[in-house]
Amino acid sequence: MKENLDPGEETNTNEESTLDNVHHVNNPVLDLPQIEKKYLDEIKSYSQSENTYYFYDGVAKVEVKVITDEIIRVRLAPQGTFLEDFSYAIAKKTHRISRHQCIEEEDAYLVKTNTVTCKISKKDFLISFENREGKIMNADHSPMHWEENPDAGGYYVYCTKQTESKEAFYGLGDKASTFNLRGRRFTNWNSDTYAFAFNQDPLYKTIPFYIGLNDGDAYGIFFDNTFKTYFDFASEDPVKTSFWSEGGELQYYYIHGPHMIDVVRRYHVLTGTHYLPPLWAIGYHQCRWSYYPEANVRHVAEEFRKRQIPCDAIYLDIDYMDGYRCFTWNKQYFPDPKKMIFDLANDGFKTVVMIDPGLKVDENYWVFKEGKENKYFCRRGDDYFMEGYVWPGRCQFPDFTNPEVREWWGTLYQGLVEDGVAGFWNDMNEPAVFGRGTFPDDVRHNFDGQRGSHRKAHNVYGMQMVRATYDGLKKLYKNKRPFTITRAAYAGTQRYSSVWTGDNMATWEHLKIGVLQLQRLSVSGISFCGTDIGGFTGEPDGELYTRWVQFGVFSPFMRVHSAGDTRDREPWSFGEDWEKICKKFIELRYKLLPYIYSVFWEQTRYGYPILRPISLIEQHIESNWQREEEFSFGEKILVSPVLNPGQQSKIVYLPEGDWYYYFNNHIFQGGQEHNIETPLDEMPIFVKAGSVIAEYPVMQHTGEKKIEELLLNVYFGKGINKSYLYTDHGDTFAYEQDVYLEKCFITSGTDHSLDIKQQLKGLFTERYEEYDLKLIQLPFDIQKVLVDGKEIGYQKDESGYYRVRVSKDFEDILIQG
Ligand code: MIG
Repeated sequence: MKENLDPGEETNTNEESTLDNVHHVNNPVLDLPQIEKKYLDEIKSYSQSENTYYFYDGVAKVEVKVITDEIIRVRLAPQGTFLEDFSYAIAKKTHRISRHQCIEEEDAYLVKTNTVTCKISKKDFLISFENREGKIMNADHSPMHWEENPDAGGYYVYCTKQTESKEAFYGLGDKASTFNLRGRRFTNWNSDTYAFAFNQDPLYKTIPFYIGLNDGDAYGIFFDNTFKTYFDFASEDPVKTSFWSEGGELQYYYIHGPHMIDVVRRYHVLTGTHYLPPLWAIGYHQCRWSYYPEANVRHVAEEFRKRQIPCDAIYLDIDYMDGYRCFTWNKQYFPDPKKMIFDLANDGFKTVVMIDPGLKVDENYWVFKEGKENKYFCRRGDDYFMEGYVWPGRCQFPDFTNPEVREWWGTLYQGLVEDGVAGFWNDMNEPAVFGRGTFPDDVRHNFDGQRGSHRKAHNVYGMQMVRATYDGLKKLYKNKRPFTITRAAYAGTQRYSSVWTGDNMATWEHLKIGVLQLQRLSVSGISFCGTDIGGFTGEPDGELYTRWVQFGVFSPFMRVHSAGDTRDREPWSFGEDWEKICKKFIELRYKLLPYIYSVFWEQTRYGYPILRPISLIEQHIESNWQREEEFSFGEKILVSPVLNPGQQSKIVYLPEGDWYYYFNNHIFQGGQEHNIETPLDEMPIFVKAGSVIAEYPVMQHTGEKKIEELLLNVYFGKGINKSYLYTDHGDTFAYEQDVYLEKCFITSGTDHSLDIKQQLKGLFTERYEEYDLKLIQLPFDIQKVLVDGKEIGYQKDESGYYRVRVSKDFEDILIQG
């Protein structure tokens, strides 16, 4: 029997402090312990409390907590006392666990779940994680260690893992680096990085989560620490991967795979998924810094409709405000905002406006006055207000880590909501301060009652701002879904917002960086992401702009945006030829809306990433680990954006199986590379064989047309394939009460037949009655079509595709050759 130690009540018995040894030296300073790195020592004892196990080396304590069958959390308390168990990242604390136990062996303790064994070796306190077959997925290289920080208090905390010779690494949010992070070191400290460069670090977001691919098997590590954190992926030493922090607790989650997509899903189990956006938020958005005055905004909107280029939203950047005061209007530019927004809405445009965290120090400005009276603004260590210059001039900043401040902030949107504003854009929330970059370290924060300096709160400041925004809007809009977008983020921000990648540049290199960043964000839990299409700063030519719009169709968030000093950036700004191609591709986005919306549902409901890199689709093939340009949007559509000027063709790798080239439905065999022609009005887009992809008619905005009948493109595939189609009201929360429809189409194809079954889930009913099936590349001539046992007719359209009309309620269609 092991002695059971109560982790809370440990007394340090290593040194006897008696009057004798305290007073016998003349200069007690000589006796001070030196500051050095300390490592965990041999385990002396262990104890258990429900799903949590404690291991103790006489001074330090380690907690190993079973979160789910596949997720285990490790925490270190250098002096035996854990910090309060608090996290902004974690969505939900308790989950179902089927079974767990701790087995003591001669040299180690084994904390076991149904899928993972966490082994803690007694002698050196090394921790490792094994799968059921005993394969080591992830193991300490050295015991967890720390070093006292006498200036700020607490510890620098370190964890160093072994690195397998070919191990590949993914994740970490918005890093502008190679897709596989191996051989690189990164810092997480949210930073306003105008015109950032390839490999510049840190950037705007802190997502301290990575995925390791160890000999083809994936696992994840989520280091939930809000201080400045560092990750070194076999850069300093090829056999080591380390992560460390300048403060807080060494606390991480091991997330089991072995499939990368499941690691991502389980990371979402911890940190939550994206809210389901309103349908209009996944349409095409037009933005710039800035559209003003009103006549200008109206003109842009009119041009879209005149030229029949679909668009759902138009953005107002900082110039709509009165002297950059948040929640006010510049009445000279916008004399009657309500009327303007109303007219725009009638024409199918939603209006999205910017809100910054810096509030102008101005005794006549109601927001500042309220914040001041209620003591909502951040203060320095010595109690001065945190003041800094941003757009409005001298500013103070709300402490969004205070729940009361968040509540207040949420109510401030009321006026703009009443004016009809449909979405909000939170910028500069790293937080950014002109001149000095951000707040000084000594600024104090409430941290939801946990208290902390800016060292601890910096990386969550933006997240808490957009959280306050989202929660406030949810109340103000009642049953309508809000739309929010933020620049800064911490792990878990997906519960409150979409993101964009900040101030990129109008260069081909930045187009490529965007392709890397969006895939990376997607496997890091932030699927609803986009770049400034066209590049924020600098001037794209028509070709770059157009290629970027093409990538934009397959960016979860699709918005053109640019800096104030650039030339026009509307889809027609580069001449007719480019306009035509841009229009074609924006229309493609609208045709794909039912598919895109369904992919968002798969993220919201089931935690699947929206963009899926090849390394995630086929992690078992080593040559895929370095692939960067091909990715799928959802499961069925794979693209490879064109990233070079004048490019005539492109080598594209297709994962195993058959793929249809979107523009002519030619079949390509996967599991190999193909040289694909890339004329300017096409891009490599492939649909997986066996897919059923619903298509909407082209609309000028998402609410323009009622669907009379739904076109289903059936891409013939052999064997069994499933496709999902999700629908609901498009803008309410009724889906939370099951008022939605999730359809599953199961196709099974042979050389002589195609069978399609439909399964329905949910309570929503569409208005249309029929499907129009377009059967693509049937390998046989149809002899007979049976719908739920009854024979029906079919025809061939002018392009030679078989078409079959069926009731939307069919259960089974059998097409025989
Ligand atoms: O200091 O609001 O990244 O999208 O247009 C620049 C003006 C502030 C930075 C954002 C950009 C936005 C710009 N903002």
